[in-house]
Amino acid sequence: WRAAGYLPFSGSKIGSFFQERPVLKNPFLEDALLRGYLSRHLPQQAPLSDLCAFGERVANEVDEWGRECEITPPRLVHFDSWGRRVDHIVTSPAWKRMKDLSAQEGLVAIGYERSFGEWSRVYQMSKLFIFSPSSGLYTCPLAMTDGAAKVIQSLGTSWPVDEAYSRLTTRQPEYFWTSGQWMTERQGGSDVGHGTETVAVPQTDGSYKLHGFKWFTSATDADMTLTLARVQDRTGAITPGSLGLSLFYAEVSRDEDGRLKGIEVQRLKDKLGTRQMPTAELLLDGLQAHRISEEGRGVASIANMLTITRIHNSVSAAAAMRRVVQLARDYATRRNAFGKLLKDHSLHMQTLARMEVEARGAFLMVMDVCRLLGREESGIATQLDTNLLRLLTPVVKLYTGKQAVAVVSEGLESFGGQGYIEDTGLPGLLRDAQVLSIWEGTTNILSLDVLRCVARSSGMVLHAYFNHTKSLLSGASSISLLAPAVKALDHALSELKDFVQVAATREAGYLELAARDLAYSLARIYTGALLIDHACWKGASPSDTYAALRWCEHDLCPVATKQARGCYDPSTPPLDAALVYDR
Ligand code: UCC
Ligand code: FAD
Repeated sequence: WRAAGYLPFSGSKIGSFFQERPVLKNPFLEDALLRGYLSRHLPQQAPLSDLCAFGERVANEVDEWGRECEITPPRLVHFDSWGRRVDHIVTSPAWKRMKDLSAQEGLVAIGYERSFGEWSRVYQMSKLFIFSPSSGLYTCPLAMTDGAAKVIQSLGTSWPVDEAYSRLTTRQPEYFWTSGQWMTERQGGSDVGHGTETVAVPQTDGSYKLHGFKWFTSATDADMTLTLARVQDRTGAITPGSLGLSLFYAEVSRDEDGRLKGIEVQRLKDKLGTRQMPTAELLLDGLQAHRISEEGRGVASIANMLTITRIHNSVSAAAAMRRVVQLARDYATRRNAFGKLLKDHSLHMQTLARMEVEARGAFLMVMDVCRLLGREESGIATQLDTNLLRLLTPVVKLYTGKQAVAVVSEGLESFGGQGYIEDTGLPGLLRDAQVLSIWEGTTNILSLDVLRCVARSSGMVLHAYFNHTKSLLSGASSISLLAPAVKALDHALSELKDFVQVAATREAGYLELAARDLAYSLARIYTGALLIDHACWKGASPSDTYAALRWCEHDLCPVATKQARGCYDPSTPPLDAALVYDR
C-alpha cells in the first residue's frame, strides 16, 4: 500500500476494522428456559404469543426508548420564568412513552384482570422480565403501582381509593396512574418505626394534613402515593415507634397556578444509577391525605406493598442477569481474539456458562415465588403455599439482588474494554443492578425478616420449606444423570435441618449472626431443587440437566460450613468489631 500511496491511518482515515456491536434479539425467543418454563406450566398458549410479540417490540422499539431515558435524565425546575415556585420534574418523552406502553401492554393490569387464573402473575412477571432491562427503569414506578393496587385491594377498594384502584390497574394510557411509596426518612429507611417523623394532623372533614420530610421518593412524577405518618391527637401528641405509624393515601396534584399542593420538591438525588428515573427529597407541607389503615397498623398494612415490590425487584434482578448473558453470548459470536471467535475459547465459554447457571437459578426461584403469589391471589393457596410465599419473598429478593451485581459485573468484562464504555449502554446495567440490594430492604434487613417470619410462624414456614424442597426432588430418583445433584442437595438439606436444631438451643444473638448465611442457604438449596425439578420435566433439555448439576456444585449450605468454623459464636462480634476498627 505504500507504493500505491495508500495510508489507512492518516487524515480522517482511522483504519478499516470496526467491531460489530452485540445485538439485542427478541428476548423471549432468545430465552430457552423462559419458554420451557411457560410451556411446562401455563395451561393456555395465549400468553406465549403475546410475550413473543412483546419481545419483538422490546428489541426493535422499546430498548431505544430505554436508552433515551438514560441519556435524557429527569431534571427539576423549581421556578417558572416569572419566579413562581412550580417544582416541575421534567422527564424525557421516552419516559412518558413508557407509561403509555405499560398501560397498553397491561404490565400491571394483567395481575389484576387474572384472565389466566393462578398463572396470571407468572404471565405478568414474564412480561416484566422481558421488559425490565429495556424499560429505562420504568419498572420501578410499575412495581410501586402494583404494590399500591395490592394494598388497596387488601384494605378495600371503596372511597377514597376506588378511583385510584381502577386507574392503577387500567389498560387505558390516558386513565393510567402510577404510585409512589414514600417510607424512608432521614433518620431511617430500614427502621421506619423509629425513623418516621412525619405527622398527620386530623382535619374536620375526616382527612389529614401531612407534615414531614421524605428523604427518598422514587419516580416522583407519580400521580399518587402511599406513605406512613403518625396521627397527632388533639393535644398534638403522637405515639412513638412502629405502633404509632398509620398508612395514608395521597394524590399528587397542582393548584390553578401550577404549584404542587402540599409538597415541595427539595431536590433530585444525584445517583450512581437509576438515573433515568427521578428520586426526590420531598417536604410534605400540609399534604392532604386519607388514612387507609387502622391507626397504628401502618407497617403491617404496607407489608403487602413490600411483598409485591420485592418480587418486582427480584424479577428485575433475574432479568438483568439474563440480558447481560444474552448480549455476551451474541458478542462472543462476533468478536475475534487470538485467531478465533470468543465463542471458540473454552475458558470464555466456561465464564458465560457460569453466568448462565446463575441466571437460570434466579429465574426459576423468582418464577416460583410468582407462582405462589398467583395461587394465593386466586384463593387456592394451601397453608404450605402461604408459608412458602412469606419465607421466600425476602429470600429471593436478597439473593437475586446480590447475584445480579456479580453476574452483570462479570458480564461487562466479557465485552472487554467496551463493557466499560458509557455509550455502549452496558455500564448502566451494572449501575442499575447495584441498587437492587439496597432499596426495598437491604440484604441484612431481609435476612432478619427471614428470622422474624420463622419465629412468628413458630417454625411453620421452615417446615413448609423442608417439605416442599424434598418434594421437588421426588421426580429425580429415577434419573441417574442427576444423581450427583440430588445427593448434594439431600446432604445440604440435612445440614440445614441440623443447623436449625442446634441454633434453636443457642444463646440470643447466635441466629442474628447467622441470618445472612441462613438466607443464602435457603436460597441456594431451594434453587437447586427447582433446577433439578425442571430438569426432570419431560420437555427438559440436556442443558437443563447440566445447569442443575453445575448449580449443585455450589456450597449449598454456607450456614453449616460457617457454623462448623464457629463463625456465630459469642466471641466473634467483638473480634469483628476489632477487625473493622483496627488502625
Ligand atoms: O425503597 C423503596 C422504593 C424503591 C423503589 C421501588 C423499587 C421496586 C423494584 C423495582 C425494580 C426495578 S420504598 C422503601 C422500602 N423500605 C423497606 O423495605 C423497609 C425495610 N425495613 C423493613 O422491612 C423492616 O423489617 C420493617 C420496617 C418492616 C420493620 O418494621 P417493624 O415495625 O419493626 O416491623 P415488625 O414489628 O416486624 O412488623 C410489624 C407488622 C407485623 O404484623 P403484625 O403486627 O400483624 O404481627 C409483621 O408481621 O408488619 C408485619 N410485617 C410483614 N408482613 C413486617 N414485615 C413484613 C413482611 N415483609 N411481610 C409481611
Ligand atoms: P440504613 O437503614 O441506615 O442502613 C445502613 C446499613 O445498615 C445497611 O447496610 C443495612 O443493611 C444496615 N443495617 C441497618 N439495620 C441493621 C440491623 N438491624 N442489622 C444489621 N444491619 C443493619 N425509599 C422510599 O421510601 N421510597 C422510595 O421511593 C425510595 N427510592 C429509593 C431510590 C434509590 C435510588 C435508593 C438508593 C433508595 C431509595 N429509597 C426509597 C430508600 C431505601 O429504601 C433505603 O435507602 C433503604 O431501605 C435503606 O435505608 P437507609 O438508607 O436508611 O439505610
